[in-house]
Amino acid sequence: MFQNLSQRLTSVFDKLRGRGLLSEDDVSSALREIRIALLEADVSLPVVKDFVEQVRTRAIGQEVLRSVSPGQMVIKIVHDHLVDLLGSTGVELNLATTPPASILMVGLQGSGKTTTSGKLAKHIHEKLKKRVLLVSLDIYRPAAQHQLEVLAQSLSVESLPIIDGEKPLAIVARAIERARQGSIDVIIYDTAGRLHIDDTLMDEVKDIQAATKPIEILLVVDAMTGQDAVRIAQGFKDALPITGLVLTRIDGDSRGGAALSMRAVTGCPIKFLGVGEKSDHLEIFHPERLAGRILDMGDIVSLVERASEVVNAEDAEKMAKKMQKGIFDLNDMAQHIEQMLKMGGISNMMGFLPGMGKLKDKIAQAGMDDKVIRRQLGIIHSMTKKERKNVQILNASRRRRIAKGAGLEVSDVNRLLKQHQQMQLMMKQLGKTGAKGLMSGKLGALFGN
Ligand SMILES: Nc1nc2c(ncn2[C@@H]2O[C@H](COP(=O)(O)OP(=O)(O)OP(=O)(O)O)[C@@H](O)[C@H]2O)c(=O)[nH]1
Ligand SMILES: [Mg+2]
Repeated sequence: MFQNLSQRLTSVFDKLRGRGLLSEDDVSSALREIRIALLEADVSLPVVKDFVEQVRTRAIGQEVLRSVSPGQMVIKIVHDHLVDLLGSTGVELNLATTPPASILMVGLQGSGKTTTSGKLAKHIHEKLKKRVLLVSLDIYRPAAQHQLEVLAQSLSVESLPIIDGEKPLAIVARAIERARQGSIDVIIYDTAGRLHIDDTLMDEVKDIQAATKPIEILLVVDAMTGQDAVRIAQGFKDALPITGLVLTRIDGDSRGGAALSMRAVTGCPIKFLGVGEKSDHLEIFHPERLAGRILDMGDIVSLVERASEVVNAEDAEKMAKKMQKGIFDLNDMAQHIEQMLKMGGISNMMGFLPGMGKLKDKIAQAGMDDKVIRRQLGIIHSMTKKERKNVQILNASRRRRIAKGAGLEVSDVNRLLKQHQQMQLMMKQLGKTGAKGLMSGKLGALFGN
């Protein structure tokens, strides 16, 4: 399912994936391709426009400033918006009422109502352990009632005996009477296929609704019809209080447009997906899982989630404020180093800071690796609180003590203090002018020995 869309998006992302640095142009061209991919998937135009704009706003905003690469961040943003588009959290089948709970199945001819009624009966019977009665109200298509009866038998679910020539409302009355005799938790009413513009048949289904008082009115639509499915759903929703959607033939839908636009356009939650003809080819709809399937980028999504847990946004902001004021003591330096290590080391972290690409090479040249910064952390940890706040008090004897505590030489301590001084200067500069100021500064000296 959704192979075309999935392939298109995956190839856009593959281009972004490994990149340490993204320019605004890169993001724009990725978004252009995402836009085309969505349109080709037959997602409705307003939905596509909205989607791309929202992703752009977030991708350019501060949220990109985390420990992962910008490419990874964009993938995560697209993923999250896809989940939102699909309805963020799944909405479950609602059966919370005094039994029997009635479910009314409606939709166009051939959309899959009868098949889905059977699948749903099986699901409710086997998974939810409730007793189900299947009732066909399709008196128009020859053998329609018989079709449901045979289906019910194959599932070992009870169905209401057929009386030839009986009208839908009379059948409903009989079904309710049967339930009243006891031991029926859920009644599923399968109805005849109809067009939402067929006034006579729409009036009939409204009468059925009044008689059955359903807790769920499920609209069954064929996902393969793409935008038509969305228009049809909207039409039905205008006439009936639809509580949920079932998208059928997802198994044959390589585009995915209906699934993606449905929620945004109609406001109705998708509750189930029909993924085949067999009675167990029914899936409870989970926005997260579907988005994951479409994007096939689960690794990156979880990486970004982990990273945002590590770096508390508030801490980062505090640090930025301090930097602006030019305050950067050894505690700050230690915190900085710890964060860097948590986020996967210095090179990883530099990758995500805009404008830091060139700096990365300089750092490599200077032999600035994680082992070195771990050693620096050791030195800072050997200092007292007071020393970390006031570097000035670090006289020769204190430096000797600190070196001994960290298992290093005094010259190592001196080097760290020099680096701190340079960093402090740099932070001041960075606070004032951003990365540009840094780039014009003395980069080599920054981490150099
Ligand atoms: N591949 C696939 N086929 C499905 C799915 N759901 C239903 N079908 C098939 O679609 C055809 C029509 O299904 P029905 O359940 O009879 O449709 P209906 O809405 O009850 O049709 P009417 O009663 O004539 O309005 C059957 O051949 C089903 O096997 C699905 O999720 N995937
Ligand atoms: Mg039918």
